[in-house]
Amino acid sequence: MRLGTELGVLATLLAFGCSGGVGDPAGPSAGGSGSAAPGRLPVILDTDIGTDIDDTWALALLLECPELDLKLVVTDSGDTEARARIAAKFLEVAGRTDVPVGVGKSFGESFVPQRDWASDYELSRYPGSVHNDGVQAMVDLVMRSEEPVVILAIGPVPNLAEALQREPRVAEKARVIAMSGSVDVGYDGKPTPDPEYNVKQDVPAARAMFQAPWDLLLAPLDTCGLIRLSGDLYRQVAQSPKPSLQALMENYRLWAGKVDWTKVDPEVESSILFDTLAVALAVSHEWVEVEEVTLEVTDEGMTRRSEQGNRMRAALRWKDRDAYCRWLVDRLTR
Ligand SMILES: [Ca+2]
Repeated sequence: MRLGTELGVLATLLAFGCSGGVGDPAGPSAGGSGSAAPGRLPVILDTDIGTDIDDTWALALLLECPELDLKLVVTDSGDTEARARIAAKFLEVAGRTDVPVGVGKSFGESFVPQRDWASDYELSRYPGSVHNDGVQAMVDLVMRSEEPVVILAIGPVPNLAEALQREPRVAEKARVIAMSGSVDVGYDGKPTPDPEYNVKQDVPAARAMFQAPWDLLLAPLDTCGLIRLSGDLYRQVAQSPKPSLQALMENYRLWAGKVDWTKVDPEVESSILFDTLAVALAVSHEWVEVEEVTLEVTDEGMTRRSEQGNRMRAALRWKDRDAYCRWLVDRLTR
């Protein structure tokens, strides 16, 4: 998820950061209420990792959620090969080469600011499985699974549109939790919605995802656009000796020096961690208010309330954003 260049000043952004502070409780360690299932949920991560740094945070979080069984990471949109190298290298650094990596459909955004982090990495050396047709790997995994697979979609969704076209029955077998859309709130907490990046980048694909008959839960800008770590909470991540978090920080510093759509100081705070909420919602809803909404995707990439739209659920408001930030840091640093 990527901000437009026109977006808010740092002071505004700082106003909604989570800074924690010495003495803050660590928050729930298991996030056991809400949607958490008794067993481990099989999940697929569909990601445009490499464009905005929040996907890397989301992947780091996902690897620390024992409730979730990560079956596959598929890269979505643009240079999906470069994105797959980043994902594979990150998984190797994190000691998780048991997770297969799929190269998704190349469509749209080609700017991959984190590219150089994995420029020395060949997919052929990844010790785990690599699927050159990531969309087919996703379809096969969903169709063969005995229990419903949850697809965590945290980028534009050309892969999901392609999967639905190749095998429409994936919509009967999978659930989707997507960082997608803007219902009542826009970027930076603006009280009117915006065309959200993941939707705007590929409107027909977003529309296919919204219209498919699967169970769809959105993490829209209304909530996920307000997640930022600073202060003590941020320092716990930034100063962690954990290899995965050191790799995260390497990526963050590299990324921060290359992007022009936001200004952040990796020594002080995170950027906005939109995509982490989609992962978290597979574990629990305890931090947010989830409501049923009926939305349609406009040609401009708005996700507008409309009686002609499709029914889904969306995390529309925070109940306790500070508790979420504490949980996020607790998970990342465990
Ligand atoms: Ca993303």
